[in-house]
Amino acid sequence: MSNLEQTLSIIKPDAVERNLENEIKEMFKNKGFSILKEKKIKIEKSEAEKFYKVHETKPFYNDLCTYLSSGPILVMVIEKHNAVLGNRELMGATNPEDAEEGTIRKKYGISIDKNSVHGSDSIENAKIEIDFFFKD
Ligand code: IDP
Ligand code: MG
Repeated sequence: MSNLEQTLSIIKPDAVERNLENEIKEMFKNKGFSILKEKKIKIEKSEAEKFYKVHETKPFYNDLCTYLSSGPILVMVIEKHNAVLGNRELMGATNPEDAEEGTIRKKYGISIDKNSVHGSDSIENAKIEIDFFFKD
């Protein structure tokens, strides 16, 4: 089908630290996502700054980059029809307090900064973010 999409998902340090990788991967699989690629890495703060450059003017930018580089993360390319939107729906709202039942952030998110997962917000950014982590 023509709208088969790939998007980037990251299981963030707070969730890796709590050993939630398998539970979260199951949530993706149960929603029909295929996990095409995955790697567990720890990134440097400078890499986090590049990855989150779009947020560089935000007051939380420094803490966000410190946090994403604070421990191991699981980076995945996931695929499904309308994957970008589907992933955003499955993740839930940025602030877990606002996230709906059945979403990853409702289930596992601790706070707005420790919200367990990242997901690309557009098809264009999905391509950029997949390249960022998986360009060989
Ligand atoms: P998203 O992850 O739902 O796409 P964005 O607005 O792109 O949310 O923000 C990127 C990340 O920055 C969020 O996942 C969250 O961890 C963090 N963040 C966003 N807004 C705030 C805030 O107001 N305070 C602290 N951290 C924030
Ligand atoms: Mg975002």
